[in-house]
Amino acid sequence: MSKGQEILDFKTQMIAQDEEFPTLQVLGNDGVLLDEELLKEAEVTDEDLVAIMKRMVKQYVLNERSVKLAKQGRLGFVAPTRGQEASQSATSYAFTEEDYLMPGYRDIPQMIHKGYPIYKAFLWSRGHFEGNEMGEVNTWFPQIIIGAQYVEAAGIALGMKKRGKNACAYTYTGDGGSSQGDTYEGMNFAGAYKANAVFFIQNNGFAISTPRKSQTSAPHLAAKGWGAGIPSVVVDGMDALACYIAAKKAREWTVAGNGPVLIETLCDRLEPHSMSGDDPLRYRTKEDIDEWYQKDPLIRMRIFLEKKGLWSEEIETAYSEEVNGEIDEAVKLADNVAKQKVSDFIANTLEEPSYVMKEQIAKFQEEGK
Ligand SMILES: Cc1ncc(C[n+]2csc(CCOP(=O)(O)OP(=O)(O)O)c2C)c(N)n1
Ligand SMILES: [Mg+2]
Repeated sequence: MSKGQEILDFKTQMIAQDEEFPTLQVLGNDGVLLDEELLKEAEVTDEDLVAIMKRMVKQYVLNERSVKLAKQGRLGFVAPTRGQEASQSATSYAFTEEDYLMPGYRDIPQMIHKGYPIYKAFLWSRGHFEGNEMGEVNTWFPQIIIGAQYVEAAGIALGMKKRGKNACAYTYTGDGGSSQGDTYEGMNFAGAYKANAVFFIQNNGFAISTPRKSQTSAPHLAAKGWGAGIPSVVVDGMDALACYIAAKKAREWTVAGNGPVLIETLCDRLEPHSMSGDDPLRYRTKEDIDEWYQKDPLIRMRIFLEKKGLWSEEIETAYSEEVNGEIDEAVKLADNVAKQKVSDFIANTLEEPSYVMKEQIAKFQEEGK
């Protein structure tokens, strides 16, 4: 075959696209270590392993409680995170306080790990403006416009680069979000300026009820990063060690001035899209969900850590109780915050309310609303 024939051999190119992105796995489905060399090279300490597990357990408990509170009508918007503990909590452990998080609506756990108070997350869920007040914590509030956080992250990442900061912006979108123009623009911009950014696509297979296959013909969502000229990898998103190590290496790479990295995490949202009426069994089978449970990130990490003598049922129970106590306090705190009035809502929509808004605020205040 001539060089020209090779270039025009579309069929071979399709196969190459498929094979170009092998999945990084460090911990097998059965909790057995598959890549000891990588774990050593990445300098993951026992302390790190326990801290990652704790983050995942915290996410698990927070999800359990948030789902219950939503069912009781005590929260507003809640997007369950069961199944995504490695993709969210384990990756987040690779970042420092100075790094800036740009989360999507499902990424509350990463915000909490960063120091955003749980009661504020509850207020955010209720649509209360105080839930958007981050204080000193380097996180933006969760983005609802899917993919938009990629553009925002690119801007922050460029600012960090220009100021010579030893920090990066990191952001999460979903497989659905990766079909949005904003994700391409954000990656392209950050890539062009070699800005300090780590982009995550959490590929949980569905954008609400739309399966990933209907969203794009790309065999790997990570390939979208290549279009922007940035290193891009696929990791087993149910494998806490793969998720953490990929994120750690990506951070090192970008903070060293090499430009952004894209990480696609293959994971599953084991529960409904949100607690606002979604029924997953209308668009996927129980067998499919059961299969994903076999890859449960918590079980894999638990087995691995127990074998190393770093974790036990007692430790997990005690830690879960501690988190539950923290959540009890957060519920009380959130319930004691004065209810948002219509006038508060309008006053907090723009930094400087317009003339008409000022009139509306005054009118509602007069009516005590
Ligand atoms: C720009 C935009 N279009 C549509 C929606 C409605 N919407 C909300 S969530 C969602 C699915 C997103 O799926 P994915 O990015 O895979 O994230 P996941 O919910 O699976 O975490 C859609 C289409 C939106 N929020 N923003
Ligand atoms: Mg999705």
